Amino acid sequence: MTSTDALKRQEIELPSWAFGNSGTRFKVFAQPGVPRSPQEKIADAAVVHRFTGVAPSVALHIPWDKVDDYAELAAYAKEQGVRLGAINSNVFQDDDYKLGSVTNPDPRVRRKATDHLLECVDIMDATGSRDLKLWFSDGTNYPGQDDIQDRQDRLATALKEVYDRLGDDQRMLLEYKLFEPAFYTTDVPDWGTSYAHCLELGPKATVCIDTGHHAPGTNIEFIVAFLLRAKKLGAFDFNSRFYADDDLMVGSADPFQLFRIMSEIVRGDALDPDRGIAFMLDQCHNIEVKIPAIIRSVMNVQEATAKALLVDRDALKKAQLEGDVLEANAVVMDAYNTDVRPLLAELRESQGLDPEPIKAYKRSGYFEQIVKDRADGQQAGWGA
Ligand code: LRH
Ligand code: MN
Ligand code: MN
Repeated sequence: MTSTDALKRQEIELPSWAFGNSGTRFKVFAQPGVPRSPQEKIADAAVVHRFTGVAPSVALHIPWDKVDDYAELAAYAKEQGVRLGAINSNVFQDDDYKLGSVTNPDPRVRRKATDHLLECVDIMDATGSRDLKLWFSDGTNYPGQDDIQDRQDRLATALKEVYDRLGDDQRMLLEYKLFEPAFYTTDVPDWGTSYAHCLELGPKATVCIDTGHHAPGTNIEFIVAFLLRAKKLGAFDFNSRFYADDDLMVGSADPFQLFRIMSEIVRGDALDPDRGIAFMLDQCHNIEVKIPAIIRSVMNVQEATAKALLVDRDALKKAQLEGDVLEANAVVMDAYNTDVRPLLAELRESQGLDPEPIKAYKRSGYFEQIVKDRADGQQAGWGA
């Protein structure tokens, strides 16, 4: 497959929650025109797909995107030209979860949390979604607060129950996060913990790498390489960070890191949607306008991918085998330093798209329309 074909086939999944209002613990700055319902989030996601051509699916977060009829929601998405993607569970926004969800010392709370995860699989059955994405805020704040080993046992028990409920074509993605909201221990703090649980569970359980969930300086592309080799990489949650879990636009803080990640993907021949790795965004646009910010993020992933595809693999292998350190590094940097924007503009034109998606979106009048149409009513999103 040529690089152009690979770029044409690339798919990036959008998070429904990125279209709604969000903020920090200090303030949510409300924006005009934000979606008031899951349907309106899907409609906005479909607009991003219309202008970029590479974002055909949208991930839901339950219960933020709760509806009575999920099959109907899937049909609505289809009408809009997209499909429903991963179902994200939410076991972190209830008073019951103060001391944890599936690792809570209270069996009643563990049951409630596990039941929610099972309900998410029911929703996947209705939407036709392949992936259940699990992120647990579970952990402790103080030494002695709870038994770390017991909590691992409780986690394994809940995961196994949910794993056993998965259909033949369904998967579980286990996301890890170094800290926050727990500050002393986190029950799934790193890729190794996630990997070990996934290994124990079986082939339908794989790791989700959220790029914002690591200690500063972590070599994420190493994790990608390791998991790819072990066939345990299931998905990415892409975003950028300067400090902690900043959830900024992917490729904005460290485009070189994004390129290095995508280079490992290309090296592992894992870019094609058929390979089963989901490339999702997990971002919150607190101060920037939502839809153009998501278009920008999609374009940033495309640019990093196009550069990764430009790496001269034969020249790189030759330099590596000859121990030519400088040449090997030069081959990689040549690709990174190439301006791929004209190539991507051409690609878009060849697909009947506008070469400049953000400008085209701004000209389209969609924003003015949603500001008018959605002037009344409550925005949907975090906690909605
Ligand atoms: C956790 C997290 C997780 C999602 C999202 C809303 O920090 O990134 O991936 O569920 O927040
Ligand atoms: Mn995430
Ligand atoms: Mn996060």
